[in-house]
Amino acid sequence: MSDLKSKLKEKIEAWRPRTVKLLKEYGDVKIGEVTMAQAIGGMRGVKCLVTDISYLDPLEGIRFRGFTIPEVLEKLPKPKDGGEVPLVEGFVYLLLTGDLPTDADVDAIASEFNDRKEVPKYVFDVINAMPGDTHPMVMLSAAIVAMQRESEFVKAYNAGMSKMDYWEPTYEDAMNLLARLPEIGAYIYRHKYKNDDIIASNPSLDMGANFAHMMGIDKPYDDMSRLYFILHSDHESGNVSAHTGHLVSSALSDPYYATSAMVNGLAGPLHGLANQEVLRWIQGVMDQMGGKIPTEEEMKKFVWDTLNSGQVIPGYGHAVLRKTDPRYTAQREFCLKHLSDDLIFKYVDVLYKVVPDILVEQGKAKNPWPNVDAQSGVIQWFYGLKEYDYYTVLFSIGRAIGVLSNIIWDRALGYPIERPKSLTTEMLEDIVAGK
Ligand code: HAX
Repeated sequence: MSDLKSKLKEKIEAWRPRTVKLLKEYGDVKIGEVTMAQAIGGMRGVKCLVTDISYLDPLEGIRFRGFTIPEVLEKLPKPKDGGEVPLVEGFVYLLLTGDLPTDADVDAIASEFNDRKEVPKYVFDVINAMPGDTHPMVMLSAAIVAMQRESEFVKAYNAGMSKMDYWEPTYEDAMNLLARLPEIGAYIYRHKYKNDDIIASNPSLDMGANFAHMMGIDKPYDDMSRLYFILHSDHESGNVSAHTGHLVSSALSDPYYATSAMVNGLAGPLHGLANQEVLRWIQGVMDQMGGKIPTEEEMKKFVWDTLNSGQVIPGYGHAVLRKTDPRYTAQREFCLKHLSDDLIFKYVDVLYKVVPDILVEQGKAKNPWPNVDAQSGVIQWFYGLKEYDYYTVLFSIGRAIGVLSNIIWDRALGYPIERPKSLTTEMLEDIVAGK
């Protein structure tokens, strides 16, 4: 170990108990508006973000523009070919305006996306230039930031636009990105996993159906794609991806920079990458069980082994929610309808029966219930998308809808650059000592 690194190690080891003590013994002490525990503990529950796009109630789950997930799935216009899940285009309209769209509104957005969806060739060149083992999230993030030279916001800003007009070129960038992300996402998949056998976009299809077509996956994957993009779109503003998008954009970095940054946040295993972790973990159980469906007792042992080895149970727990995530429930209903006999789904089912009680018994997780990631990968696997490194790309395409809707509104309402205040550990200790 280098001198610098060993010095640092020494410092860190000496420092850690101070932070732990402040958190454990003085967590409730107020520093300004918040408690010690909130300042050290990832700003849990601090009410300092504003959004009208979605609201997350800890017990009820997410509402998009005031509508619960079942309401969104029931009220929004559906495809005319018998598809059961609403059109993503209509959902974009709802998030942006707060109003339920008519069929004509949906058609207008679909045609706008069609006009905007051509991805510049150099973006594909960037993806092609990366080593084959590059993670697909890196490809996505790099492709998005490479497109930054297209930004209408930057052009208008450099031309001296008024602050009141910021939202307009932001809208242009956001709509261009939303139209192109499914094209880029499908390209990454076919390039990385299908020997570059790219399937051309079909302008007569809606976003979900066209994505399924470009991925090369048959019905009902079009419905699955629509469901996936809608469910993953937004979860109010404090989660890492949404907050990152908002934060980066608050510096007036354009939507390309902000969206690439939010994708990087989503790539963490405690956030969007959890969906690939869930599947990896379940397949570990399957290997141990030799493929047979475990009894609840056998599954309990595997869950405890995971916890005792210091790992989290992926797909369970949440920073805000305190009940089963309605996004999990919506996917479960899809599974019960389309893949109830699937072996991996049966594992998910047994997990749902045993994990919450175990997490309660362990006594650490504040929410023992499953979150959105607990079975999303299982559905993808069922439809032949077995490359689980790719799953968070799907999440990103959906999440971009919420993040970009927020960014348009942030610029419209003139939210300023973010700048919370920090204190030193010594200052916290002084507060505790009453100095
Ligand atoms: N398994 C085991 N332990 C868990 C746990 C789980 N699923 N969930 C929380 N805990 C532990 C935490 O690690 C923490 O332990 P320490 O005190 O030792 O640090 C303790 O319980 C308290 O945590 P918490 O307050 O309940 O939860 P946080 O707000 O700190 O974290 C997480 C929320 C989602 C990150 C957490 O529940 C977790 O790690 N879950 C597993 C990973 C996962 O499924 N992530 C996806 C979440 C949904 C999402 O954002 N998708 O993008």
